[in-house]
Amino acid sequence: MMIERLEEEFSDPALIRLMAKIASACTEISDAIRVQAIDDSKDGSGNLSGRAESTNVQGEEQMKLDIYSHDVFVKACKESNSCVGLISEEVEEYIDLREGGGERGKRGEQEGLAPSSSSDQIHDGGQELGEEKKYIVAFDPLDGSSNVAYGVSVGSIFSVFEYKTTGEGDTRNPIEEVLKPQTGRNVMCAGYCVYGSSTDLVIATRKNTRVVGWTLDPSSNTYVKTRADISIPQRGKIYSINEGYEHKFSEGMKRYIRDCKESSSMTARYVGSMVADVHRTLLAGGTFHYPLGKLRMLYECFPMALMIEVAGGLSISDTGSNTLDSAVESIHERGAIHLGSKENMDDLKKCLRL
Ligand code: AHM
Ligand code: MG
Repeated sequence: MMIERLEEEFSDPALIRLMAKIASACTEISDAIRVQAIDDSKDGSGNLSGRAESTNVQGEEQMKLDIYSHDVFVKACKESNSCVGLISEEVEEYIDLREGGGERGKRGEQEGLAPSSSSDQIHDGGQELGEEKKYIVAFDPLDGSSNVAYGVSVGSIFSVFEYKTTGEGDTRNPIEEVLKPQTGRNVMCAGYCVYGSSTDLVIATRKNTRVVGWTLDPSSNTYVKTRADISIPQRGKIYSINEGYEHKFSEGMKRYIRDCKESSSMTARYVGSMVADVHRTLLAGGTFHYPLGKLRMLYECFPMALMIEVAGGLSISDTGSNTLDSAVESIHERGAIHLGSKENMDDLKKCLRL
């Protein structure tokens, strides 16, 4: 697997290695999704799309592909030799890689789904760590997985935090670095991969203040840099929200939806996979909303908020505070999110009386 011109976005070799490994992981997940119906039609261990007969920390049913994708992500992050710890939507506890963590102890009967490691042409693992920087990655390995059975787009989402060690003999739990009093401002880079009509990897770096996109060319197994500097349009024509929950929305939210419907220039789209809905919002403009607080801060809201903000848009909570300013107290904490083009977000704020 190759990812074109990755070094233009990052200077730290440990981070370049990590991003190359995550890109590889996304290729493996993309491949698995595209053949799941074929695997599903066969008997035996190749079946990835069925239910895994287990639930994750949020009590949601896990699909075998969720677990497979989690394993692929963990393996990739471990192999990068760049991470001290991981947070996954699929596992309750923080995964401390310094203690050889990363196995899914509570769900042992599902282990062994991930394939053996694939090789990268760029900065593969296995080198001396020395004084290199270390990172913590929070990820949702397969967001929107209930859509896979119907051939609908899904994705992976991740955020990367730098772990600042205090030196040899450091016994702090790295998670303290990510949580209180930290906020989304400490996400140093974030990204998602959308498995749709194409497989697109999009990464935002705080340092370069740039959002960059690559498209997987399956014929050469290469991520081709297709979008060198993404800006979200100042105004878009699409609002994206699950209106089936309208009876639970605030008066302000209802007002915004009503205004959108009354406007001759607005229309609606809602895939039901956050990655697909945010990807479209980033490229076409408009707004995306999940006001009911289902989405998780560390690996759904923060990364998407960073992407949108770096691209020139805005992401806020229900009370109008910037998503990235929220302090998170537990690793699977949820929050309300509204994000999108600046001018559409101004309309929303007026409706929410913010
Ligand atoms: P998941 O992480 O369990 O897959 O749930 C997250 C998904 C998002 O991708 C999407 O925005 C949302 O759930 C859709 O929820 P709903 O069906 O309630 O609209
Ligand atoms: Mg998920």
